Amino acid sequence: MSLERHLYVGLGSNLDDPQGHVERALEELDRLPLTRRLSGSRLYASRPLGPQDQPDFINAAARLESRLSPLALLDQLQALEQRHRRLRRRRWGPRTLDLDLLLYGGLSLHTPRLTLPHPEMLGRSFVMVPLAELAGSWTLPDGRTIAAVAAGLDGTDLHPVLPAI
Ligand code: A4P
Ligand code: MG
Repeated sequence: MSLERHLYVGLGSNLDDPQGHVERALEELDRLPLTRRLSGSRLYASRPLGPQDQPDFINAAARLESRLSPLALLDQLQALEQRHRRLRRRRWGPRTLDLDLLLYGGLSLHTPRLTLPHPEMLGRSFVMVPLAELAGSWTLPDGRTIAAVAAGLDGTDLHPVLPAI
């Protein structure tokens, strides 16, 4: 299996100390089997997409390198979600940790368990703005860069979380 160097994961949390869940998950991504975290974005606070009767989210993105196949990496991400005691209750509802595999190199994939690139990412500022910090010059299949897509989204409800002094 090849060593893939342009893997990006989106992180989100809006329950039980969301910032703590995202910060811990960024560390834990570095310890997945056959995987290393190369970089991480800043953390962002964002208004919930979907039902509004839930807390704001903390979102971030991470760049990995890994020898895992796409599905094996998805298995690991879902196991990590479970270790954060994520409960799947309702679609787009609150969660302690959501890990989405955004990009696996230039791979396009459509299987029941995994779609790549992540099908919803292009319209979501809480995904694209953190991702643009790590991969702004990456060109998508449609010829646009990630930075250009991020710049075209409404980021009004997205704010970087200032680091504690
Ligand atoms: N799946 C397919 N492709 C992928 C992929 N590229 N990465 C499948 C990860 N999973 C993928 O996801 C459902 C199934 O998608 C998985 O079993 C996997 O096989 P899920 O995470 O279990 O379910 P979900 O998260 O409840 O639904 P969904 O549609 O994935 O929700 P999203 O799209 O993850 O959105 N608002 C803000 N501000 N910030 C957020 O982070 N997140 C959501 C959840 C809603 N609103 C938000 C945020
Ligand atoms: Mg998800």
